[in-house]
Amino acid sequence: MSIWTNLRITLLKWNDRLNFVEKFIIFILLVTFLFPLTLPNSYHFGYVEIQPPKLLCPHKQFDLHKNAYGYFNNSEQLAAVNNGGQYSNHCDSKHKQRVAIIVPFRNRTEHLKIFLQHMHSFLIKQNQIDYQIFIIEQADDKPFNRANLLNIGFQESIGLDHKIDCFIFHDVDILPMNIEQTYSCTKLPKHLCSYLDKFRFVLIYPTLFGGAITISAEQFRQVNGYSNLYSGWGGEDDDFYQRVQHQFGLIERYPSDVARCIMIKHGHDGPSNVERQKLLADVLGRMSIDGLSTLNQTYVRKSIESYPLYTKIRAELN
Ligand code: UDH
Ligand code: NGS
Repeated sequence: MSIWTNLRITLLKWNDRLNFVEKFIIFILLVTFLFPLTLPNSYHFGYVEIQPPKLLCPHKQFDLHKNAYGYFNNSEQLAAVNNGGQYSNHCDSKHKQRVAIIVPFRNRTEHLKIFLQHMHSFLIKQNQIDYQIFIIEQADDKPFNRANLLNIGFQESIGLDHKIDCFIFHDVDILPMNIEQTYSCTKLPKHLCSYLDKFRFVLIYPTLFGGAITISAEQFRQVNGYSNLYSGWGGEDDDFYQRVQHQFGLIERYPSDVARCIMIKHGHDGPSNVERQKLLADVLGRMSIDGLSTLNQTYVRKSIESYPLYTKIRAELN
């Protein structure tokens, strides 16, 4: 008897012996363990790993030096920044993106100084995008609402420059370490800085979408932006992941040796959001009625101020 006939007989015997429930359990186990093997290496649960777009004309004449803390600071490059924190590169590319870097902010002046020097040095060295840095300051004493501020940054920056087509939402305490981590929009919304020194460069969970992300203006509108309802620390990025996953299926990440960042050390500044699990239970139910569509009711713009390395927008939340 051939090996195949033997196998067939064994399978038929098992088929008789097992009841429906046992067969169902075996089927689920096979699908769970065998299906992932059929996917390409780049697919992971919840995200796809992509190679960073090649830098088209990185500045060769600037050297990026790191100080003792690993931060970049090149004063020669900072001189190339226009008032308001805007930089236009001279790279001859048809597909040059116009990017707003939106930073939620309150009472982190020390972080901001380091962030601006590091970020401008890094982005000018990459020389890949036209960009402007917008600091969105919560000008009240209510619990910090990061996601509300990011929505405000989107709306106000587009109001100032309607040609912006790509957004980078970026915490003030996170700094890219590797020049190959290309800061630009790619096909799908993308998580930057997935691998932080704070967590020994391990991705702490596969759907993590906080800290720093890229998304096109059009994609951001399609998911109705962030929720405005997350007051206090935590959960708003997980809510946003669900919106994006619902709309586009997956997010993107760069490989673990590329998407490495430093997080400036600090503790919790404010209260955690005790409502976050309740909110996370119905993200998709609220998606169309909480976000950009309801943003105007949530804040009053107090001022727009231009500084040499950034534009500050102050908003009071309702
Ligand atoms: N932010 C401010 N001011 C605040 C709170 C937050 O500017 O008072 C901004 C800032 O851009 C910051 C971002 O919102 O980078 C995210 O807030 P966070 O840094 O407090 O949150 P993160 O999740 O870190 O990055 C929390 C530190 C938890 C330490 C736990 C120690 N056990
Ligand atoms: C999760 C939070 C996220 C947060 C992530 C990483 O637990 O908002 O930790 O935070 N989600 C909830 O609380 C539901 S970190 O340790 O980097 O500060 O982004």
